[in-house]
Amino acid sequence: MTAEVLIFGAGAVGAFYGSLIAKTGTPISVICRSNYSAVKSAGFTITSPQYGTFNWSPTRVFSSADAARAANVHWSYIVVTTKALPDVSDDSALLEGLVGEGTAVVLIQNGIGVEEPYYTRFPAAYVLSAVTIVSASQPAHGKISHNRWTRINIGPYLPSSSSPSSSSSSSSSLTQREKDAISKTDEFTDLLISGGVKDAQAYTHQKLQQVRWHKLAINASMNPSSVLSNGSTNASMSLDPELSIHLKGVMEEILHTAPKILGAPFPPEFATSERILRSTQKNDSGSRPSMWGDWEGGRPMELEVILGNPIRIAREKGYEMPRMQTLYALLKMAQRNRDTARSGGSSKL
Ligand SMILES: NC(=O)c1ccc[n+]([C@@H]2O[C@H](COP(=O)([O-])OP(=O)(O)OC[C@H]3O[C@@H](n4cnc5c(N)ncnc54)[C@H](OP(=O)(O)O)[C@@H]3O)[C@@H](O)[C@H]2O)c1
Ligand SMILES: *[C@@H]1O[C@H](CO)[C@@H](O)[C@H](O)[C@H]1NC(C)=O
Ligand SMILES: *[C@@H]1O[C@H](CO)[C@@H](O)[C@H](O)[C@H]1NC(C)=O
Ligand SMILES: *[C@@H]1O[C@H](CO)[C@@H](O)[C@H](O)[C@H]1NC(C)=O
Ligand SMILES: *[C@@H]1O[C@H](CO)[C@@H](O)[C@H](O)[C@H]1NC(C)=O
Ligand SMILES: CC(=O)N[C@H]1CO[C@H](CO)[C@@H](O)[C@@H]1O
Repeated sequence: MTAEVLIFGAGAVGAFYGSLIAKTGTPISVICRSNYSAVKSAGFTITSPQYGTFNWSPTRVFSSADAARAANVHWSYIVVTTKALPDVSDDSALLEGLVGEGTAVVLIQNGIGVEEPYYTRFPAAYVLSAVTIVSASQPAHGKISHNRWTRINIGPYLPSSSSPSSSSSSSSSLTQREKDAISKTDEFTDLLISGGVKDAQAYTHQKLQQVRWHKLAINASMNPSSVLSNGSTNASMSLDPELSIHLKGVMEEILHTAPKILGAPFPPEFATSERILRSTQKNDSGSRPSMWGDWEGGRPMELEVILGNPIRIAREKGYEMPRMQTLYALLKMAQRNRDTARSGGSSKL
């Protein structure tokens, strides 16, 4: 049986990976929103230094989850590539009726705690958690610009597994369901590799969560600090004597707390805060974190998955991350003030 894949939120990341999996001949359908009419009539055009310029017309283009439900397809994979904004909407609710028996929900999103709403809502489905370092954007309707990097790591989300760190090769203590989740992870990874994503790699639950927290050290330090310093570039922040101390402080806070939460030290090959800082200092490309773009564009920032959830998860275990807490409190209020000013001063918050 051919896998049917549905991409929910076909923006930069969703359309990029969807267009590559499509090269395997697998039918790929998409749910769009603001860019629906452009994609419906002309598909996507992807430009990439690695894959060249090509057009991709998805098998089906839906304007909403309701429209997708009406099509009555059994989806093998539903790939979620919306921005993770749990304070704005619970996107898992929109997938009711689309997630069937044995469907794997693949979350390609940033941040911490993105899996839980799907895992809780769909006990009969599999949840796969993916982290990517791709750099992609959608400068115009249906036009996807891939800038660099493709790497994506995927792991089964098995928070209550008796042996979360075991790999597929030493899986004797796993339940059948957990083994199936691991097979689904391997299958999806193979689809990506067959589509040309050579550095797609399957990880265990434990290692994938380690990757999420490690990546958080970069996002949670650079992104909020750029917004609060009015759009500083990564390089300028990491070269400033005081700001670089601050960035390192935030990274250290996360890199020290995460191993206590996850119950294992980071693998030795994961970069230290010094190494991250040094490579940022050398990279004077003038680039800014995407959170700055969201702030400037008046869009909601991924504050909860980058700051709020990690703070709360740590706090439940008895750990405080005070630098993170300060960034969170300040940015949340800044966002509220921005939105209140825009809506004419009558915020209900
Ligand atoms: N871009 C990157 O280079 C990059 C790299 C690493 C990780 N990430 C992460 O990947 C995730 C996706 O980022 P992205 O850059 O691809 O964002 P994006 O370009 O904004 O794509 C998200 C898409 O989802 C659509 N959408 C949101 N809610 C929807 C709904 N209810 N129904 C239908 N469509 C909906 C949006 O439509 P609208 O246009 O209407 O909003 C948009 O097209 C984020 O968690 C991000 O942090 C991105
Ligand atoms: C700047 O930092 C953000 C991390 O939040 C990242 O998304 C972006 O790729 C970085 N740019 C460079 C050139 O390192
Ligand atoms: C932030 O920077 C912009 C230029 O990028 C400038 O126009 C604006 O006045 C600055 N805002 C503050 C509060 O400094
Ligand atoms: C710095 O930028 C160069 C070229 O844009 C890229 O190859 C390199 O991976 C970047 N390094 C980091 C740490 O962002
Ligand atoms: C987080 O950082 C990565 C690079 O490390 C970048 O690709 C991603 O877009 C960043 N996320 C946000 C929300 O800025
Ligand atoms: C999510 C996304 O990238 N939407 C884009 C749709 O197209 C308009 C302009 O054509 C862009 O401004 C949006 O950013």
